[in-house]
Amino acid sequence: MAGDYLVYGGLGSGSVPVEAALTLLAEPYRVIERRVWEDPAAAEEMAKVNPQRQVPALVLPSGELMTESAAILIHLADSHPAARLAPAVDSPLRPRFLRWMTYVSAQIYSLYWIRDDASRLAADPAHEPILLERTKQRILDCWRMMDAQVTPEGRFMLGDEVSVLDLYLTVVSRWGPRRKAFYEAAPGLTPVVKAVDALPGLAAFWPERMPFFDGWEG
Ligand SMILES: N[C@@H](CCC(=O)N[C@@H](CS)C(=O)NCC(=O)O)C(=O)O
Repeated sequence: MAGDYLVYGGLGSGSVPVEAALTLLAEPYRVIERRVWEDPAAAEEMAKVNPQRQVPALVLPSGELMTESAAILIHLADSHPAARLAPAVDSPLRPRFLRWMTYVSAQIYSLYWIRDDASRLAADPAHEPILLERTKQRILDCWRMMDAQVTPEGRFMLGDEVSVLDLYLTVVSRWGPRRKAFYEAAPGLTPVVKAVDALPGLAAFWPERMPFFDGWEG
């Protein structure tokens, strides 16, 4: 039976760009809060929905479950073409869109599996700070490489209209090592994330789901 969208997510997590997209689309949705990265009971609950024990997970109105933030964002944009949250399949900007959506997901977001719990890969607790430092440097290198290879087409990455790529970039660039380090690594991308921070359509959303607390930029 058709229903609203249902987001399994968490404050400040990878569900935030998904929730932001649904907000811009004015689609009704509910959030089930599962702070899996810091709460073992929430991770156990989440395993019943997504065996990866990760958020975001999105139940579509059709009942179909989606995981993987980049795929979810692309699907939401593609299934609402009038909202223009992604270039159309035949747009010359589509390859660039797909390239950087996948880059943010695969090259950068995936490193947080280590950063959220370095004991997953550290053979010894003494190695954990080394893993945290090396993944931090890798994230900054990835932002530098992105900045060197893509220039925003306008106010946002792909022109003067916001896309789900901008939402994704904006949220992931707020995670550790946080924004000040991002601004330094990616000066060309900085105006884009600042424009998304200030987007009127998300003015009420940010304080609820990813607040700009004192010192949020790092
Ligand atoms: N590839 C996944 C990664 C999702 C992910 O790592 N989510 C984090 C929260 S931001 C999480 O659930 N971490 C808990 C864990 O990996 O155990 C995606 O893009 O959706």
